Amino acid sequence: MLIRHPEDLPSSEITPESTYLRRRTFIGAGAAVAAGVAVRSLSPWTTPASATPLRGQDQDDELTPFEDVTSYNNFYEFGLDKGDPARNAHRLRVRPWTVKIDGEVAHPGDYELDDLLRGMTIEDRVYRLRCVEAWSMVIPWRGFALRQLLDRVEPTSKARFVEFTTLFDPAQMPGQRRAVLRWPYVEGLRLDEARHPLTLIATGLYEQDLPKQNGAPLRLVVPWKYGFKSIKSIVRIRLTERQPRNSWNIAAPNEYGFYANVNPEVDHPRWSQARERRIGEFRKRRTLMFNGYGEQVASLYAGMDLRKNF
Ligand SMILES: Nc1nc2c(c(=O)[nH]1)N[C@H]1C(S)=C(S)[C@@H](COP(=O)(O)O)O[C@H]1N2
Ligand SMILES: [Mo]
Repeated sequence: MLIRHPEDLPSSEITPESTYLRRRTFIGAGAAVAAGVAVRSLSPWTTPASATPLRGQDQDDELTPFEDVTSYNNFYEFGLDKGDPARNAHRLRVRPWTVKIDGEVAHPGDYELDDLLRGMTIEDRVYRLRCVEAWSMVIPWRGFALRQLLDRVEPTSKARFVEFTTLFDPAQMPGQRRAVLRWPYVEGLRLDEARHPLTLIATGLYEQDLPKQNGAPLRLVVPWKYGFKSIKSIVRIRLTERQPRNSWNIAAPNEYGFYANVNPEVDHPRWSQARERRIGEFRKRRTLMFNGYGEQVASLYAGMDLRKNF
């Protein structure tokens, strides 16, 4: 099993040609080391507690156990308690699944998910997920870089943002019968954020298909932003000229912004964001700027006031 931790990825390696990430082109760790690429093996996935600990920057990153990743969730379509999604998401039908891609693209259409996946390079990537509620996890995702999909549908010269929409179907998603948020859940990214090589569309975790409570069959993962940007069970991807709204910003604009970059220096109005609790641990950790991915992503925000653009 070959894993890349994103802080091992110098920006010079972040190119569309990074086909060394493809599992079948990997001959072994030896080849990767020869290419100057840090690679670690983890096996077997099903016993993460015994896996080689992953290290990241100044924090030790061990994988959050599968049990926690799949039983402590935020997915309000299935209820507000952390245990509700695992209890209720079995109602979700994840096949057949169609993703509408429209707006400012050369090739709009209703794409059958399995057709779409056949054209994508699938990778395994370990990312930290930092929830705005000040807990965090380390999750081994499986998926493809969103930019691959964007390249395929070809944004027009007018496209500046990407809007994502979750399924709306109260019969399958009982939480949508209550107006806790405006449904369907929507999120957005600037096009350059969406095209950043760290931005992933996850279709799996721990080497298996995405559990329904984690947003099957496909969800966004943007590791330097608060977890709420990582919208689940996506049915529509729309390229736009104007900045889209996002659900948590609609619900409480003074508490949740559009950018939602992890920032220990900008507190939530009701609590500090300086520290976080890694699920499974008791001691608190220092929260890192951009969740520890600053080297790769800080340049996206050069010249921006991150207190105003929170
Ligand atoms: N559609 C939808 N997507 C969502 C949410 C949600 O309620 N609905 N919750 C978000 C929040 S607040 C977090 S922290 C992450 C949690 O992802 P996980 O349950 O896979 O850890 O999903 C995000 N994506
Ligand atoms: Mo969250």
